[in-house]
Amino acid sequence: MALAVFLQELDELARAAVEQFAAAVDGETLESARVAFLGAKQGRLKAAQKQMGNVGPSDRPLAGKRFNEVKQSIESAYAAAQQRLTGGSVRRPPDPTFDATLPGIRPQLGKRHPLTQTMEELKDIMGRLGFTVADGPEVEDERHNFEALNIPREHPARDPLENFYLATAGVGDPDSVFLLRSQTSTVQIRVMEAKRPPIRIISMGRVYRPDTADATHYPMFHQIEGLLVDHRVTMADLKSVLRLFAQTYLGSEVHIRFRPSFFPFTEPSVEVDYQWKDNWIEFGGAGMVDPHVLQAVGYDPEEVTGFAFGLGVERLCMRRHGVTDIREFYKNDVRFLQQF
Ligand code: FA5
Repeated sequence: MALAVFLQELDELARAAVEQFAAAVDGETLESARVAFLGAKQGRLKAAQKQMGNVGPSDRPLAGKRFNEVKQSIESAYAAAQQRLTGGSVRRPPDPTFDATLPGIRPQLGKRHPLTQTMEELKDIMGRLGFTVADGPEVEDERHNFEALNIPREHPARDPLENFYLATAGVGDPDSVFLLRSQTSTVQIRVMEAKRPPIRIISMGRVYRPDTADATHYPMFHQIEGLLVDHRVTMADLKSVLRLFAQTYLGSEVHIRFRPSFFPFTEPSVEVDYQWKDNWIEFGGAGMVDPHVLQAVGYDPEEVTGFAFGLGVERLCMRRHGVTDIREFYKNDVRFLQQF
């Protein structure tokens, strides 16, 4: 066979292959083009390779060189078409066991923790009563956790055994002794230091006490704090707000009761009980902000008065959902959590 004829046939083969690979519109047309040109037995490239044996021996090196060039250009045209149609991924044969008509497996969606849900709802309720949310740090200094709240150094609430003091604590300076806050009342001080009345805020978050865990206590729990300071605020306002709050969260049949109590930062102070299904349950403490506290943040107690309250979030959530043991919230057992 004459070299010129062979070379012409090779050129024709390359042109046809490149054209067909470029024209392939899906995996099927691409595969039939691949079999036609690159097929190991009957492919046209294979046929051309066989024909090379008919070229005269002196022309063979040139024929071989050209054959290799054509082979390479056909192979890269195939690879380019494959890339174009599959986005680079390797095409696998369809899985014969796959049935597109069967219902799929739903991924399990997580949910927010019941206490987070509770706090969102409490935020909503208090928001409707005009209270905005304020935040404070969980690592507090003694001044905000005790001193400014009228809790003097010798008060039993400051006992190291009653609190989580941090090991880095300095001694003697209330601004450099740190502890995990034992109540959210700290935020009352932070807000009043930063802002002039009128004040109408709530604050929610974790507090820490070295209490032994039992059905109603946990060493880390959540409180919702409320503070309202304005002209002529009275105990009646406090009771109305707490009643509205409880009736919205727990239901209209809930009653509220104040029992005389003592907190160093409120005067008078009360324990707040809610009646629910014939039982009176303590939810927290409250009272009128002590004039000393108002004075300490630079307010004039002759001009403004205020009320404050602090309730246990876990206890509210437990009451609402009939949870009998606070420890359930912290076990991370999905069988419990997915019920909310
Ligand atoms: C206080 O913490 C005051 N700061 C409340 C307050 C705020 C009074 C503003 C006046 C003005 P008390 O220590 O009673 O108060 O805690 C309030 C509520 O937190 C309790 O009624 C209870 O519902 C909840 N609580 C207390 N200790 C725990 C605990 N270990 N585990 C779960 N909840 C608790």
